[in-house]
Amino acid sequence: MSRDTTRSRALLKKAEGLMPGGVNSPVRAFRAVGGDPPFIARAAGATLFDEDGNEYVDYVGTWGPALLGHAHPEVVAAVQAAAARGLSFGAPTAAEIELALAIRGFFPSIEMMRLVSSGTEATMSALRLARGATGRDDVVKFEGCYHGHSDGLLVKAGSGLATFGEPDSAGVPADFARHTITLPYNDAQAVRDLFAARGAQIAAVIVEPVAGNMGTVLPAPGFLETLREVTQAHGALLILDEVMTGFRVARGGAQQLYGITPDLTCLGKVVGGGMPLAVYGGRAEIMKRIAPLGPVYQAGTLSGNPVATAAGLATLRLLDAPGLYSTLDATVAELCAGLQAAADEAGVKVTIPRVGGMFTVFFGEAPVRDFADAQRCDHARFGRFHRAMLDGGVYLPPSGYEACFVSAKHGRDEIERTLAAARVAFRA
Ligand code: KE4
Repeated sequence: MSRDTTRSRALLKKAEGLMPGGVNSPVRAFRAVGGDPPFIARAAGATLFDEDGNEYVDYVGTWGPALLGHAHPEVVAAVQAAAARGLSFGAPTAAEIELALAIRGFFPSIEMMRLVSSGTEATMSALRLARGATGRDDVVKFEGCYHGHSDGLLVKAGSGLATFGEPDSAGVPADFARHTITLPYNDAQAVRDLFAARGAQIAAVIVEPVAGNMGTVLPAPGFLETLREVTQAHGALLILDEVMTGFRVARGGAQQLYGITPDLTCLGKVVGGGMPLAVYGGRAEIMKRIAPLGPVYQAGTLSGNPVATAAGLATLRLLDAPGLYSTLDATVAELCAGLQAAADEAGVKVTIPRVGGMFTVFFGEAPVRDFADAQRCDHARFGRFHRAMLDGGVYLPPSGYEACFVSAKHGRDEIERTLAAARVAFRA
């Protein structure tokens, strides 16, 4: 299908003179897959509409938030009503109490919390709190996991993996990175060895309980349990970064799905329904270290603002619609089975891990257990697949290291259109 991209290309030219890459977040520039990004004019349900009048079945879902589908009438109405009462007060409101109660209903481990404006802010604050609460400086993350762009988390493995981290981005002083230790995801033995050697210096382990930023990678049996056990044994905190998995892989996130109780949890994306809202929280005795009660400082002009809070509250209230999660599971299962069949028919080797409402098409046949496995997949081929799917009216995340997100509005028609495009794209 030859898509008209005239307006989007003209807009990109203008945007590139104003914002780096013409975008406000790097992945949106399509550099990993080639071609130019469509400029989106509006979205509704499972569909995106671009400035040239093209329509796409959307699997980015604004990177996770659009679990209910875009522009859900009840969420839009709640936002409009809240906005008409004032956009932000910088003062406490009753709605923040209602949202916090609703969040605790989904995540009982979050006894006390703070509402913030982005996932980056949530994980940055959670790590500062862990360091403040334990008096220790070192934190552990896993290769291929992304927790936002705060300095200490933009770190790749140092040589020999379990040594000090090295900056992953220009502008991060080596000193900021060296307290971040990086290990291979799913390597429980490496975690045990690290804690045996230096457990007393470790403030926290932060992990994506289902990884979504190296593509979708499931926790190996026993991996999360090991993290829980060794952090407990050494007085370190376990932080589950559920910014992506929260409300996405199950109603109560990965901690419900895998039965893990963390010390702290970070939420984002779905919790704000598409508005700037994220959360960090957990055991009350830890959260009480946060100002104004305790010595760990964290603040924000727009934290918990009424409009984002209204969007979040309306969203969470709709998540308990009967059958929402079972239908989502069934849709993703049918879609992934169809994609696998289309690839098999075309003789293309793919592996398609999925959990709840998220999945990834990796080009390769070996199972993907960690970042090294993900890197061994054929990302050039993913780029060609992405472009062919876009021409076929299907909007996939523009990187093989991302997850696809399905919404409650992806139905029979969306599945059929996606599989029809995939049959052509796999043959391309
Ligand atoms: P934000 O600061 O982008 O709201 O959240 C950071 C973050 C934290 N933790 C996890 C597990 C995340 O996936 C993210 C953000 N995810 C990316 C998508 N891979 C956001 C998209 C983007 O960077 O443009």
